[in-house]
Amino acid sequence: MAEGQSEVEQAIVTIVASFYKHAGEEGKGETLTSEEFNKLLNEELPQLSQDVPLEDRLKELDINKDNELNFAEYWKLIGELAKAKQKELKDKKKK
Ligand SMILES: [Ca+2]
Ligand SMILES: [Ca+2]
Repeated sequence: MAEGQSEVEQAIVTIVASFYKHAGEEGKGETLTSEEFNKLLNEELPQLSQDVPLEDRLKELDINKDNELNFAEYWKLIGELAKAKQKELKDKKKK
C-alpha cells in the first residue's frame, strides 16, 4: 500500500485494480466478458444480490452493446452500489 494515501484513495485504487485483475483474464484486457464479470462479482462483490440474473445485469450495464463491460460501464454498477450503501447509512443514522 502506498504511503500517505487516505482510506478513500485506497478504496478507489482497490476498485480500479479489481476491474483490471479480472478484465485481464481472457480476451481483451480492457473489458470484462460475461465470464470475467461473473468471477468479479463472486470474488469481489459476494454480498451483491443474486436476484438479478448475470446476463440481465450485464445487458443493463453494457451501454455500447458489445457484450463486454469497459471500466465506465462497470463504474455504473459501483455507483449504484455506492448509492444503495449511502441510503443504508442514512437510514441507520435516523434511528
Ligand atoms: Ca477481458
Ligand atoms: Ca460494453
